[in-house]
Amino acid sequence: MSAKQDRIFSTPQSSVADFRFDDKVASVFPDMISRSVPGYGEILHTLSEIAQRFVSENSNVYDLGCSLGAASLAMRRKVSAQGVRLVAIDNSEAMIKRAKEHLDAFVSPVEVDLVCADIRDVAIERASMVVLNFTLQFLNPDDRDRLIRKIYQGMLPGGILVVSEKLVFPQPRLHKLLDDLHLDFKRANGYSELEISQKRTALENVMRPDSWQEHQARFARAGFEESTLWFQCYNFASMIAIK
Ligand code: GEK
Repeated sequence: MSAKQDRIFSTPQSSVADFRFDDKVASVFPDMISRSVPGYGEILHTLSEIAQRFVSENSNVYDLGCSLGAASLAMRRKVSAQGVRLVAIDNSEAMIKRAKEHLDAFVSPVEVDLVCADIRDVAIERASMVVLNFTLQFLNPDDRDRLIRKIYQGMLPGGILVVSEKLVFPQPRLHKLLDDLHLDFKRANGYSELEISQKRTALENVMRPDSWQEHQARFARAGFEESTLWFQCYNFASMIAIK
């Protein structure tokens, strides 16, 4: 993966525009996400482990909001079942273009369909595993229930949904502590105060995280009887729900 360093917010901007997954972001994305999201590498590793256990013969696997395809690559590494189709979807053309190069760099018997589309418009069918790795938080909150319900309906019995997200916490002191610890994580990874504050402003209208309680209630409303948090580092978490 590209090692180009993320310096997008390093110089003062007179007015900070809303964050977009454009070419500038796509070109530094691996560096940006690994320096911003605690546990990102561990989550990818565990997606491989889950894929090995859950992806079944003649089923589909979905990576929704795939960016450069890191989750697809992780899942594909451990899929041994025959007749599997992996569908990776993102609505950023810049991301999809680069994702193709990343996926083509590795040989695998599992084919990946890279689709440039809005995940709200794509059909989910015969899915044994569906991944939303830090994508749901970018959807309009009013659309989230519909998407999770559509995923549930398109999943095979025994299939697994993995949703990784930034979380908010209903208790103000806990929320502040976990947010502060995350900011320290970013400082320790070399982000300046200016970069941190300008990125925060850029994301304000674009990324609206939910609490674990909201996620759990949404899984239940969609039909999932079993869901749990399996990973948390500060205010970043990954959840699973089984059909
Ligand atoms: C990873 N999963 O590396 N339809 C399709 N794509 C969307 C939509 C939408 N409605 N909204 C946002 N996206 C990746 C990281 S990044 C997370 C995912 C982050 C896409 C958007 O274009 C971007 O590529 C991705 O979701 C979110 O495992 O940057 O924090």
